[in-house]
Amino acid sequence: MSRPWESWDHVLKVDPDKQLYGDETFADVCRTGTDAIEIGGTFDVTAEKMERVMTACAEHDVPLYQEPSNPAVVVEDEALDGYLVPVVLNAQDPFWITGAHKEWVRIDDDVDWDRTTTEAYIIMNPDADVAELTDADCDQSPADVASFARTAERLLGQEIVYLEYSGTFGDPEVVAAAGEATEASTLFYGGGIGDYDSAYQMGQHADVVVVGDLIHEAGADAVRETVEGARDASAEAVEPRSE
Ligand code: 1GP
Repeated sequence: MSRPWESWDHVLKVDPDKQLYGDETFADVCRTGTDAIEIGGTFDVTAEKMERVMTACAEHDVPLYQEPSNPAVVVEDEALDGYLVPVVLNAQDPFWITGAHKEWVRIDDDVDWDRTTTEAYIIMNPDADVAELTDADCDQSPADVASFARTAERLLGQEIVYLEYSGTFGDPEVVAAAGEATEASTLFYGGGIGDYDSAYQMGQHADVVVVGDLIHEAGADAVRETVEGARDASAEAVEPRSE
């Protein structure tokens, strides 16, 4: 499988359980300039809600990925560019490390392996829904996070390492440590990105800035600013971070 995320700066994550902002449509959502849309949420996501968003976004020219939160919500759809499946490295409930994945493979004998990639999550906001769900141990120092990131890349061969602060702006020192620890893996950062500056700041350490709630709470124009911040940080890097 090719690795399109290696050229991304920005991902927009749409939660199928949340409303769009004001009277915005999925056409607005798809015109933010983001490199890809990930469809996924933690609680109250159903296959029907996933499909509704997928069908609406598929009419527009933007790469589309599903991020399934459990085996029951995986939707097979030719409109998808692929599946990005979380593996939570610091989950204390092993169901979220390999258990859910094993169940998926058990009930689905037709997994689209060529379009399926894992994301090695390190969850850092203890108040996030996903931290609650997975019983994540978020008490991690920058050195711990760097070690998780290196474990993901070197031992587990993960193409994507995802530093997840969902709902809150993270510690740049931690993001920098993860950035320095990874070479071949693409580092995603997500959490609390709300404007150009916050996207620019995290984009200096991470390869890809993920924006979620902003699309639901402030709309497409606000997300467009974060795309610009992430792009500028990437363009202004003196040399590619992975070299
Ligand atoms: C959530 O990392 C994403 O999975 C983005 O987080 O909703 O805080 O932007 P926010």
